[in-house]
Amino acid sequence: MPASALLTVMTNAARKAGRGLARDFGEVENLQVSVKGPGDFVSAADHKAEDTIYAELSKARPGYCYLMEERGLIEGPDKSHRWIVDPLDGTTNFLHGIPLFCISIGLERDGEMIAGVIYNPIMDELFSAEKGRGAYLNDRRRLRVAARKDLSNAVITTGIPHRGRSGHDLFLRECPQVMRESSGVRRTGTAALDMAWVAAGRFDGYWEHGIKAWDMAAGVVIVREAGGFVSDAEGGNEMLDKGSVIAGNPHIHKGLVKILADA
Ligand code: LIP
Repeated sequence: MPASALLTVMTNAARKAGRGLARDFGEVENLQVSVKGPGDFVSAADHKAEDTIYAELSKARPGYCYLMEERGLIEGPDKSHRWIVDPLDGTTNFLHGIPLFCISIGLERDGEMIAGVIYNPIMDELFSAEKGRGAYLNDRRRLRVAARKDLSNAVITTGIPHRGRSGHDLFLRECPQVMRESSGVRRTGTAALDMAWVAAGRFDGYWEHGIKAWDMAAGVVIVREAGGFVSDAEGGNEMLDKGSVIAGNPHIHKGLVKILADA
C-alpha cells in the first residue's frame, strides 16, 4: 500500500534525524576511549535529532501539540492532534556504542494513537503503521505478529529497571515467572524497538513498567496494526498514562497479563 501523506511526513522526519544520529554514532564509537567520555556529545546528538524532527513536523503540520522527550509538552492551537516523540530511544546503548537505538514518532488524535514510525538508522529498518492501514517494514513488507500460541515457545523481551529507577522488587518477582514459562527473556535497552520487533514477529511478547509515553506511543499503533494486542499491566488501555505496557500476539498477551498479575 503506498504511504499516506501523513506517514510520508513522519517517515521523512525520522529518516532525516536518523541520518544525523547514524553520523554521530560513528563519532561516539571513537569517544569511548576518551577520558571525558561521550556523555555531552550524546546529549547534543539527542537534542539535534529532536530539533530536526520538530522542524520537519511543524513545517508539515503547523498547529499540532507535542510531547517530546527533551522539550516536554508544547501546546498548539489544534488540541485534537499531538505528536509524541522520542528522538533517541536507547540512549544508554548509543552512549556505549551498542548499535540498538531508534527514533520514535507517534501521532495521537483525540486521545487515540493513530500513526507511528520507529526507525533504527543503523539497520536501516523503518517500522510504520497508520490505524486501519496495516503495519509495514520499510514501506514494503507487511508486518505480522508471530503466530506462536504457547508461552513455552515464546521469546519475551522486557526492560530492567536500573539505578535511580523504581520497580526493582516488582521486576525481581515478575521475571522468574516469565523465565519459568517462556523459552527465553531478552533485554534490548530500547522500548520502542522492543515493540517494533513484536510487530515484526521477532519477539512474541514484551512487558515493562516505569517507561514514558514517548517510549511506547508509536509502538502501540504499530503492534496493533500488525495484529497484536497492547495494554497496560492490568490489561486496560491506559499505557501512556500509567507507564506500564504488555504487548504481544493475542495468545501471548493474554498469557503475560495473567502471569504478571500473579507475580
Ligand atoms: C529507555 C527505554 C528502555 C527502558 C529505559 C529507558 P531512553 O529510553 O527505551 O527500554 O528500559 O528505562 O526509558 O531513555 O533511551 O529514551
